[in-house]
Parts: sequence; structure tokens; C-alpha cells
Amino acid sequence: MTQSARVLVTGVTGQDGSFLAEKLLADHNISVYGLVRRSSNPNYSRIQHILEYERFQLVEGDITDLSSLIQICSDIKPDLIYNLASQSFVPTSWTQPLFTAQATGIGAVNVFEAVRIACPTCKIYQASSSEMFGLQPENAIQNEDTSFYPRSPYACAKVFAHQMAINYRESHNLFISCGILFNHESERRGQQFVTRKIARAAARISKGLQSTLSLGRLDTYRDWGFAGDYVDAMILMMRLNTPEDFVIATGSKHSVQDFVDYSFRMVGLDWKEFVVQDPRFMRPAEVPSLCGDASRARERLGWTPTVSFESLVERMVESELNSI
Ligand code: NAP
Ligand code: F7E
Repeated sequence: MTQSARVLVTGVTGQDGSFLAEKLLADHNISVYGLVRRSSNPNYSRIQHILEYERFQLVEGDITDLSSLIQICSDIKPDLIYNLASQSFVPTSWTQPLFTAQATGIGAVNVFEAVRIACPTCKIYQASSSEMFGLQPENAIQNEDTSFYPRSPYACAKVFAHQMAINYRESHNLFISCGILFNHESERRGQQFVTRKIARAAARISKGLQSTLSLGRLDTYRDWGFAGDYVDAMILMMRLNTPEDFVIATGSKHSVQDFVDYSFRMVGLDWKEFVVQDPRFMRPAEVPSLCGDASRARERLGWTPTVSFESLVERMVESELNSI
């Protein structure tokens, strides 16, 4: 990257965007522009600590509004865009499939179009997802060559964005790399996602602030890693001279029940006394099991995850205990 690089981060108010902006700002030669959409009440809680940085600036726009993206790209002329903005909660994608398609699918194409029109040499990182793999044979491991079988409107929108990224790369010669990231979590994870929901409930129940935890299926498996590690992989991908797609994962999977069990053990409780199954949290179609093979990232980026499943749970539960 050239000196004094300008980097635009969409989704900067989210979990990954906040870690990414923080890590990019640690490099004194980078100015970060964070895309935020207008809301009646700003939600800057995850980026509060970096708002005062001179090299950090918020720009108002919306991923579903191409004109706003063209304007921003024309004004800033970014060297690099990380496109992290999306409607990222899978259950919401069944109740708001069209909005999800707009934000998660078309939104990415809006970014590609804005770059093609206003700053065609800009590199783009596209946030693809392991949800694209969807239904896979039991005990299978997914890599960059695994076929997609999306199981939700969210996953379908991500597949569309992913294939369009490849299409823009091959037909317009844009530099777009897709990170196919498996589930990654942290104390900044949204409260609806299962890991944060469990960690928060275990802490609150142990302090007498909550009596039960309602969950959907406990028998689904995910390959859970730490968000900070996964954002490092995004940065490494963008340092390459040619665009390429990478699976980012830990290579080991655990069930929702494993996450519950370990979280409750951390606070000295038996989860069976507090967890109730609630049909409201069951999905119309489920992804039973995902587990990634990040060999390519290990070989070409030198990337490896640093936080184990146990350390991740400990970190999240401790954070919840501290925040009470
Ligand atoms: P997140 O916490 O839900 O953040 C999503 C971000 O997108 C928020 O900043 C949100 O802004 C923004 N956004 C949503 N709609 C927008 C719109 N119309 N215009 C502009 N911004 C909009 O998600 P995350 O966990 O950080 O994930 C980052 C990206 O990686 C997402 O694309 C997600 O789908 C993808 N991904 C995540 C995982 C994971 O395990 N975390 C795995 C694979 C892929 P507001 O704050 O205003 O809502
Ligand atoms: O669910 C089960 C649920 O919502 C994980 C997003 O970041 O990662 C995330 O998608 C599992 C599923 O994440 C509850 O059925 C049981 O099997 O935490 P989640 P997700 O759907 O895997 C991918 C890679 C993304 O790209 C997405 O953006 O947990 N589960 N009971 C529950 N899930 C929730 N949310 N709530 C429950 O009560």
C-alpha cells in the first residue's frame, strides 16, 4: 500500500468494522473513513474509543444507495475498501428477505459499481460467509473449492455478492478478494447471536439478574473463532498483489450445547437447570454443521488463529461478568 493510504470501511459500527478500524489506525500512514447510515440515534458504542482520532472520519451513506457510494468514492478516492456492511443476522433474513437481498447482496454490487465508476484502481475486500456452504455432508470440511448450498435468504444474498465479486474481477479487472469467514465472535458480538446470548445469560444468571435462557437447537455445530484474529486475516489478504479468495476458520467445531456447557461451568452452574428450548428460536431451515479448512490462508498469508474455543468462551463470559 502507498504512503498515507485512504481506507473506507463499510459496516464500521459493527463487530468486525470496529476491530478493523482500530487495527488500521495503529498504522500511522493510514486514514480511515467509516461509512455510517443515518439513524435517529447514532449507535457508535463499538467505535466510541476511536472517534477522536485525527485520522478517523465518519462519512454518511448507505450501502443500498449507489449514488451515496459514488459520491463518497469520488470525494475520498479510497485506495482500499473493506465492504463489511450487511444485514448479518440469519433469522431476520427470513422475515426481511428483500431488505437482506438489498443490503447483503445488491449492497456489495453497489460498492463494486461505485469503484468501477469513481476509483477503478481501488482494492476491495468483500465479506463472504461460511453460510454460503450451507447444507454439507456430516463431518465434511469446507475449503475454497467446496460447492455452495445456501439455506437462508442471507446465505443466498452472500452467494450472489460472492459470485458478483468474481464476475467484476474477471470482467472489469477490479481487485476484489473475498474472505469466506466462518463464525467469529467477541465481546462486541451483537446480543442476538448465540454465543453472546449464552455468555451474557450465564453471567446474568450467576448474578441473579436472569432466571432462564431460551434457545433454539442445541445440536448444531459451528467453527467458532475470535473476531480479532479474523480481522487480521482480512488485512493480510489486502496486502497481496493479486486478488484471491480465502477460507478463514479454526478447523475445529463445537455444538451450541458445548458453548452452553462451558459458559455455565465457568460461572459454577449446571446449564440443564436454566436452559429451556423455545420454538421461537428454531429456523425454517438449518445449517447443521460447518467446519473450515484454512490451509490456503496458512500457506499464503501465514495466518493462524490464536484463540482457542475455550479461551473464546472464557473471554466472552468474563467480559459479561465485568460489565455487570
Ligand atoms: P454486524 O456486527 O452485524 O455489523 C454489520 C454492519 O453493517 C453494521 O455496521 C451495520 O450498521 C452495517 N449496515 C447494515 N446495513 C447497512 C446499510 N444499509 N448501509 C450501511 N451500513 C449498513 O456484522 P459483523 O459480525 O461485524 O460482520 C461483518 C461482515 O462480515 C458482514 O457482512 C457479515 O455478514 C459478514 N460475516 C460475518 C461473520 C461473523 O461470524 N461475524 C462471518 C462471515 C461473514 P448499523 O450499526 O447502522 O446497523
Ligand atoms: O447461530 C443456533 C442457530 O445466529 C449459530 C452470522 O454472523 O455466522 C453467523 O450466523 C447457531 C445456529 O450464527 C439460538 O440455529 C440455537 O445453528 O449465532 P448464530 P449463524 O446463524 O451461524 C455466519 C458465518 C454469518 O455469516 C452470519 O452473518 O446457533 N441457535 N439457539 C441459536 N442462534 C441464535 N441466534 N439464537 C438462539 O437462541
